[in-house]
Amino acid sequence: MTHLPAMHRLYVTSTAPNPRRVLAFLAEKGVEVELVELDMGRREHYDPEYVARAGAPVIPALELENGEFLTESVAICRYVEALHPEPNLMGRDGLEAARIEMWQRRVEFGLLLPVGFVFRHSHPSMAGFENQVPEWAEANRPRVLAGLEMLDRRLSSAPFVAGERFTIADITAWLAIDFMRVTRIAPPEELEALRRWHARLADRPGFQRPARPARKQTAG
Ligand SMILES: N[C@@H](CCC(=O)N[C@@H](CS)C(=O)NCC(=O)O)C(=O)O
Repeated sequence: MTHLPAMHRLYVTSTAPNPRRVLAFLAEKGVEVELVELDMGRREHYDPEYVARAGAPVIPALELENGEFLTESVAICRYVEALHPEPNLMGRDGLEAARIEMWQRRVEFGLLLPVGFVFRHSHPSMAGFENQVPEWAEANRPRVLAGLEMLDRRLSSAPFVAGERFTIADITAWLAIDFMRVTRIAPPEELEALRRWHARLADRPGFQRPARPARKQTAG
């Protein structure tokens, strides 16, 4: 069997939504990895050495013991699942994996991205990261609501986003909703199935907001 290199370090900003997805995935697996906290506000992810190693000024990034870096939250999660198959969060057979990926993508494109666009194109703290287009922020507000309605319809007929059990699609959806607080959009009260599902999952360890950033570690 091919030897899979172990995880070495995970680079995060532990309050940002994409790193939180990976941190929640690890928490569900009960797996710990050394964390390197990068301060996005201070543009630490633009450090030339980091960009050269990670391949892009982006977080999260997973450094493997062989020096290779993986970025893209779902790619990182797929690798974590390969190393730590249980509890399974990405599908046990081809059909289930496809169904989970379908929901995962629907939630990413239908909710997480629109929430991100509203935030990045309207919030003063993002002015240094985006050529802000306020109209684009406004155009995405109704798309956030449409994403929430899609989820509410789904959760009216299934206990979890991808079906009968908790998966990565729930992680993306739950954290996208948590991230909405920065846009001051609240899920409408009448989306009851969504509200019940959100409350039911609120105690999961991976969904607790970090009290303070993980301890700073020196890379290298
Ligand atoms: N598609 C990537 C998106 C990663 C991403 O956008 N991360 C944000 C933080 S949540 C980031 O690195 N932002 C840096 C910047 O905007 O300069 C993933 O799924 O990991």
